[in-house]
Amino acid sequence: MIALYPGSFDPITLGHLDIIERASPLFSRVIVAVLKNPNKTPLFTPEQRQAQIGLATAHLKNVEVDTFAGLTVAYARQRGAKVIVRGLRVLSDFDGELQMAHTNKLLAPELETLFLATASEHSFVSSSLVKEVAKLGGPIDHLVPVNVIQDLRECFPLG
Ligand code: COD
Repeated sequence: MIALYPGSFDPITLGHLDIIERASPLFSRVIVAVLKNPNKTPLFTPEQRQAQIGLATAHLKNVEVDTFAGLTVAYARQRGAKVIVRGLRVLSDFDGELQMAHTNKLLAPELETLFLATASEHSFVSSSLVKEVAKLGGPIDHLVPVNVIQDLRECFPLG
């Protein structure tokens, strides 16, 4: 069975990576898909994020990384995915995630959303927090995969 893990991943964090590593043995294939969102100004381009995730997940042979535009359910159907994987960190994630799951169920009843609880050590980690710490010159080595550290340092050389 194919699973889709969609997101912004701007950039991928150790929390995201943990979800991917735990989803990998549950499915024959996991497609990690970066949304190309014209309404947002991300730090990294979709292609940069795709490359960052590709390097971070190179050890997972059934994980593929792609970019997509438009509805997540349309992309899931196009790729033959039957499950959408999402991560839950804290209670405040729940409202938005449930709303998204219900919307996706309405749009594509054949798709299921599977929530994986974050590993406790990553429950506070978000891409926004990582960018803020990097911008202010703080240590980010316990927050993002090693290959992303250098990319962030290049974005914030004076941090
Ligand atoms: N530990 C565990 N999980 C985590 C962590 C962590 N530390 N950090 C984030 N996560 C989870 C998030 O909860 C989320 O499930 C996933 O990882 C990705 O997170 P983000 O922040 O990179 O991505 P989002 O939440 O911005 O992605 C939103 C989508 C792009 C999936 C959504 O906007 C979407 O589907 N857009 C396409 C348009 C569409 O289909 N809209 C209708 C659906 S409502």
